[in-house]
This record gives sequence, structure tokens and C-alpha cells, in this order.
Amino acid sequence: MSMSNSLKKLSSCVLIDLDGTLINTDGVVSDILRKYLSKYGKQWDGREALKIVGKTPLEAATTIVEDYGLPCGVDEFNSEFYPLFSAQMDKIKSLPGANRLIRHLNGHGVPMALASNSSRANIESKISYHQGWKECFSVIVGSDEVSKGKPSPDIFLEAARKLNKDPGECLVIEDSVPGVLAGKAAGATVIAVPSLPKQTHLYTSADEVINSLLDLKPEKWGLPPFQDWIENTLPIDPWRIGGPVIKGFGRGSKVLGIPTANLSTKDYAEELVEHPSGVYFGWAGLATRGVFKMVMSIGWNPYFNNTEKTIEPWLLHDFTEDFYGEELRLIIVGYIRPEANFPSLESLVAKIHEDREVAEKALDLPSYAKFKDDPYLTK
Ligand code: ADP
Ligand code: RBF
Ligand code: MG
Repeated sequence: MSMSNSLKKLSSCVLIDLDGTLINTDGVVSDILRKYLSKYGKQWDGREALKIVGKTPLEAATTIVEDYGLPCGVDEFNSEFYPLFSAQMDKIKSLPGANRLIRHLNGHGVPMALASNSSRANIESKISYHQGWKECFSVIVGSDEVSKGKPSPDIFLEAARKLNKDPGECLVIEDSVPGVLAGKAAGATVIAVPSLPKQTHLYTSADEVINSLLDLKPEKWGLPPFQDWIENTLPIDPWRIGGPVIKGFGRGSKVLGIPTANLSTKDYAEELVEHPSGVYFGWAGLATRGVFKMVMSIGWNPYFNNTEKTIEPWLLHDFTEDFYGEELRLIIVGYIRPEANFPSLESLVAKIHEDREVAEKALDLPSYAKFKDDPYLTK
């Protein structure tokens, strides 16, 4: 972040973490722990995730047994937890942008290593559910293959050694604080992609902190640029969501002059957790009014520092009245930028108007325009 361009090292290979960076292991782990802990009369507190992210299996287990005061040893916990976890491994989804990143780097012949605090055997099982991944990594290093896991640099040093690269030539991509520390200690360039929201401040030692893999710009680090952006937008797998329009924070039109038709977040809470925050666009359908272009934010609105992740769609049309309670259908087809904070309300508003222009123009491109006729929008 603070590194000036003249100091910036160029990378020739990528060392990438698995859990929380390429796959959403956290979701499955939380599900299992929720059920498991309830047997002991304890309630899984999502906040615990912060404490175990990036830890070795042994450290994570120790933390849970201690924090919840479980009447069992760490070994016993592990012998109960791992069979449950293995049975659910096939349900661990790749994170948005992970497939795209792996295919891009592999397609350009960039050497890649998987470097994880998980055990070698577990890494292999987890990636076996993701087609074509294994072949893309010429090296895999687990914490059981070195003397110390992250935050010690050993895993990354070993991965670099096996790739025949100097650690200084490696770009590390990591979601966890221990992982970032390990990468820096190894002498690599480190990009942090925090897997838990609102934690950016903990990642000060990273060379850059990005919001999701969608924001990675490989060319900044000497690697081939992505070529799939079209007119300042990135096509995504279309996401369809809908429901009755509800009352929001009551400030869209009042404070910003930009009304946003809010949807209840309960109906698709799980999907919303998985969806990276940011500014997106697509098409919006209202059964009795028609289909309209739409630009929206997903997230915590950093300028207002909300505690809840919300969806804020601005329909690009002048309506003469409110439409609270009406069924709103959205197809989100592309990504524009991460959410940001702004020094003033005027600059936030100006940026949102810029987003609107980007969206309006992009939605005329055939690849985005075709979704206008999707039957989902009007039922
Ligand atoms: P709230 O905080 O309740 O969402 P807003 O000030 O954001 O209030 O206004 C949103 C409401 O304004 C929507 O629910 C909808 O009924 C109405 N509205 C009018 N024009 C638009 C538009 N172009 N896009 C979105 N909502 C609009
Ligand atoms: N809020 C932010 O704090 N930061 C942003 O970068 C941001 N971008 C937005 C982009 C679009 C296209 C829209 C419609 C809204 C955005 N907002 C952003 C959210 C805005 O603050 C929100 O609509 C109001 O807070 C209304 O509740
Ligand atoms: Mg609103």
C-alpha cells in the first residue's frame, strides 16, 4: 500500500493460500461447529471465526476447545470434528473469482503453488472437488510438510524453493493475518484478500489489501493482465434475486438524491454472505411497470459504516411515485468496483453518478443487454 512504485518488486510466480482465499471453507466449518457445539449446550458464535482463520488445524482446534471450555481434549475434538468435516468437503464452494484467477494464470504459464496451513492430504482432498485445479499447481505445500505453519515463513519458503524461485520473485495471495505475516517474513510481495468483513485495518503489513479476487490487477505486480473487462465492467455469473421492496435506511433519496429500492436480506442471507461487496449492475423488473437498467451497491456502505450488509439497487428511470411492497426482480450481470469511503458526501454522490454512466453504457452491449428479456424479471 505504502510502497512506492520504484520499490515495487515484480513477481514471476504466485503462491496462493487455499482456505478463505480460493474456497469458502469457513461456511462449512461454521455449519459443523454450530451443530457440534450445540451437543455440548454451547452456541457457535460467528465471531470466533476471526480467531481461527489462518490457523493450523491443531491451533484452531485448541482455540475452540479452550474458548468454549469443552469437556474434551484437543485430540478427542479432532477425532470427532475431522470425520464430520471430510463428509462435507464436497460442499465447499470456490470463492468468486477463484476459478477465473487460476485459469488466467495457468493459461499464461505463470508458475503457481498452493501453500496452505492445512495438511497436505486435506489440501488434496479439498481441491479434488474443483475441476482442473490440481493440474494448475506445480507445487503444493501443507503445514505438515514443514516444521512450522504460518505465520512462520516456512510454507512459503518451501513453496518458492520447490518452484525454483527466489521468494522475492513470488506474489503471495492470502486472506488471513497469519498468512500475510508468513508471506512478508518469507520476503514475498503479499496481497491480502480478507475473508472476514471490516478487517482491513489488521492487514497493514500487506503490500496491497483488496476486497475480493475480482479486484486483483496482476499487471501491477508484473504478471499478465486479465482480458475479460469490457468497458470498465467485469461480467459475472448472473445472480437472480427478488422480493418485495422494503423500507431502507431512509436516506437514499433524502441524503444522496439517489433512491435505492431495498430488498429484505433474510431470504438470501447465505448467498449474500458469499457475494463480494461492491458496485454491480444489471436489470430490474417490476411486474406492472416494466424492466429497467439498474446499478447497485452490495455491502456495508463504508461512508455510512453500516453494520448490516445490504443491497441498494438504483433503478435508472424517473418514477413518479414510490413502489414499496411491489415485487422487485433483479438480474445482476456485471461488476464495476469495490465499495469505498469518500471524503465528502458530494464525492460519494459524484462517484455513484459515474457508476450509473458506466452501467447505462455497458447494458447496451449485447452480452449484457440479452438479460433484459429474461423471464425471471417479470415472472
Ligand atoms: P429507503 O431508505 O426506504 O430505501 P430511499 O430514499 O432509498 O428509501 O428510496 C427508495 C424508494 O424510492 C424505493 O423503495 C422506491 O419505492 C422509490 N423509488 C422511486 N424511484 C426509484 C428509483 N429510480 N430507484 C429505486 N427506488 C425508487
Ligand atoms: N456507499 C458507500 O459508502 N460507498 C460506495 O462506494 C457506494 N457506492 C454506491 C454505488 C451505487 C451505484 C449505489 C446505488 C450506492 C452506493 N453506495 C455506496 C450506497 C449508498 O451510500 C446507499 O445507497 C445509501 O447509503 C442509501 O442507504
Ligand atoms: Mg434505499
